[in-house]
Amino acid sequence: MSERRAHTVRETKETRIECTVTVEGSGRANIELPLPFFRHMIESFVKYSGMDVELSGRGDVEVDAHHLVEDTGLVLGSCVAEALGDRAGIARFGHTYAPLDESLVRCALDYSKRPHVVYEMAALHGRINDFDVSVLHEFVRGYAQTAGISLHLDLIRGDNLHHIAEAAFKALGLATRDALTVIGVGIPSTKGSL
Ligand SMILES: [Mn+2]
Repeated sequence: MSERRAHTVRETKETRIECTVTVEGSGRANIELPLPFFRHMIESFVKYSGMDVELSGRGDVEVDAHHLVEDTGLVLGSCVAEALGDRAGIARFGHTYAPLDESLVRCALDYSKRPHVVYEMAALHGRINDFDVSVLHEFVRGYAQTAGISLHLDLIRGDNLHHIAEAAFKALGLATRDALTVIGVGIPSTKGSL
């Protein structure tokens, strides 16, 4: 199989994001974003996904983090989708529980090209420094939409906002790593295409 790799640039009046994804990587993240806690979350996701990701993004964060966070999800997801091509041979499904001290998050997903998100993370609400962690939902929605995944992310328990968020991004990474592993040759669908 040729290397699964893609490069994406997206520019709007609100944000400019450039991204390179290599699926067969070692979890190496080179991330430039003007939102330090969000950058920390993307680095966690990349680390446990096993992909190599270079991403640099800027945007109108003086208005709100929302645009840059959502668009980062859209760009990273579309770059992953392009790198995956026809998705031949991939496991498709992935699931994991990620604990981080008192917090526990479950992630189950399917890289099916059928975007759907169930996000049961109600306690992930509040601020870390001046970053509103509830906006992380926008990253997840954007990523799922363009990567083409059905995703269920459930907070089982947790108190500390940093722990809850980080457990969620680790879980998303670990489940992604399993789903993108090549285990066969054909298109992994009974209908013959994804
Ligand atoms: Mn941390």
